[in-house]
Amino acid sequence: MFDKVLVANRGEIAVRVMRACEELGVETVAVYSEADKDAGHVRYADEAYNVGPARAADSYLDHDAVVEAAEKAGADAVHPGYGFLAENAEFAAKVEATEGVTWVGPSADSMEQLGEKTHARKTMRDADVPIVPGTTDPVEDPAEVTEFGDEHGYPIAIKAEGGGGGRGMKVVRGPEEADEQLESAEREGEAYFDNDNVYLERYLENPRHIEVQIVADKHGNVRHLGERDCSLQRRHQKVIEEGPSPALTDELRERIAEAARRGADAAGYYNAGTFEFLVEEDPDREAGELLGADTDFYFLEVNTRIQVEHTVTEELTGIDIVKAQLRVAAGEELQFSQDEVELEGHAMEFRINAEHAADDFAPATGGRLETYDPPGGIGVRLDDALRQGDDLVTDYDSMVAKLIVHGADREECLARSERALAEYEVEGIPTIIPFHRLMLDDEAFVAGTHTTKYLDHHLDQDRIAAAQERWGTDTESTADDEEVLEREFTVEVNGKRFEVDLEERGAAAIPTADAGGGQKPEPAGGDDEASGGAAADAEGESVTAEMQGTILDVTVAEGDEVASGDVVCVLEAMKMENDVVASRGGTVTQVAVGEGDSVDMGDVLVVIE
Ligand code: MV4
Repeated sequence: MFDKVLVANRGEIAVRVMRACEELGVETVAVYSEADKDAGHVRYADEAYNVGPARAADSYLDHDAVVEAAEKAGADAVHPGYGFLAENAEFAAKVEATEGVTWVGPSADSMEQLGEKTHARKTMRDADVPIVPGTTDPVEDPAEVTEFGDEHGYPIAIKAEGGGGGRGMKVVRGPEEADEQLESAEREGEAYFDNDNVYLERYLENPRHIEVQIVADKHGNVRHLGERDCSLQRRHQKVIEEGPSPALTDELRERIAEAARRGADAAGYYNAGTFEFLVEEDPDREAGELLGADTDFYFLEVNTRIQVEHTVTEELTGIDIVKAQLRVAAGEELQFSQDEVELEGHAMEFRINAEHAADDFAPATGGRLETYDPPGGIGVRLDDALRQGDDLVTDYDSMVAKLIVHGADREECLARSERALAEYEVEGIPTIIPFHRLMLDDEAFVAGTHTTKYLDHHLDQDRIAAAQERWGTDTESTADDEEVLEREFTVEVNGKRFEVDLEERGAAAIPTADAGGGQKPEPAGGDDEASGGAAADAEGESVTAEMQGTILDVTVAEGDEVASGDVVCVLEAMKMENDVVASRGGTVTQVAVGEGDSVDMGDVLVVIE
């Protein structure tokens, strides 16, 4: 085994890899950018090296800086995690060429060959792994596209040879689109992958995304660790992964997993790896029905790295995949047979992204973890690199943690996930926890009938907004903008405990019974700038009714100058008279109500400019 491993990554995956090293008695080296000086992976490592500025291209992606750090530290291996340099064959070759340093990954050759999709398709076809009907050589002429369409029908996918993960794919719906989409796919291939070769596949309209975890050693042993279902995706970004797939019969599961094993074997692959497949969904499938052994499935691509969602498989199999990676890289033989791999129960991974789900999943632009209190208990695993008080680093991807839940079966896993997500307390940054809670309440997801199209095409966006409203917490650090006085009380009523949180914003004090006579503060409804017991407040420039009631008196007229705190009208509600006051000074430009009018909560009473 190695003595010292440099982890060429950041965040939760860097900590995940270091945890495996720790258990193996291996020393750990972190690299970090200027933006990550105080990051969790730096805290965790035995030693750490600055590899450059915040911009990833100048630090985490700088081949020479990373290799130099490994040499300086005297590390004898480099683990790339996922993302950044993990699938960069050139970097792998550079590490392999460095005296005394081992690359924790497949050979650079095999990364290159599997990274070239036409090559991978040929290898898989020759190994009897079903590939999507299409070409295994590049196409250049739009006529080749229309000829393929004539023979196999539309739609057709045009994919970049160097592509993957959703980039460089174009869909042709009819012959008239062949020209334009071919050109566009070639352009994208050139721009993203420096390779304008493209190939064709029949486009599957509504596939499930199933991937098989593989581990293989340098002695020709290949094992599969079962599959994960990653069908819940948004714009090619996975959000929840689970295993086993809720859609497959055991027969189909076994066929797909065996195909992956055959493919890895044929490619002479070693390291952990993932074989991605598309599985043709049956649009009429009902909840409770499963896809049978004769269902079509097709190889898509190989991910030659550890993946974000490897944790799902670890929970199911009890196998530490990162440790297996390290052992294989050190030349050891896998110590378990295929028969010894057993899947137990059901597992799900929830990506905890710092994003505003209701605002098109816009990544957070800053914030501090005012509160960070993750869940625990039976079946709950958290992979993160965070601590309460940390500032959010926004220079890289928005995933800040992963919650992985394991249960005896899918039903228990779902219930446990609900419990865990409800326990998860994060304040100061937005997260998509409310979105996950929505999914656990979603008919299609709970039934397991969702496909890769579900989030982008079928989910009503209003439901996300409602979930955010219901389960979202403070997303902005309030400390800087506004004075907020928070007080927590515990009260006991008839021997039962109640927790009461009080928040006061601005200068206003808790109203006491005053001139208006006997008003009580309204229950906190968000923007409660309640001053002096006013029953309504100014929202922007409108003074609105804060409860349903009747106007007893209007004390201002258009053109009047008012000062903050002046009474503008009197509202009778709940058998009480409430002075409605202006919360800012100005000129009354509109009086929307008159004496005797009945108003609803939220109605505009007076506008002040
Ligand atoms: C496809 C496909 C349908 N038919 N290929 C998208 C990412 C890239 N890895 C391959 N992708 C797809 N390839 C054919 N022939 C649909 C997708 C696809 C998809 C695949 C997996 C997970 C999510 C997806 C979302 C949209 C499209």
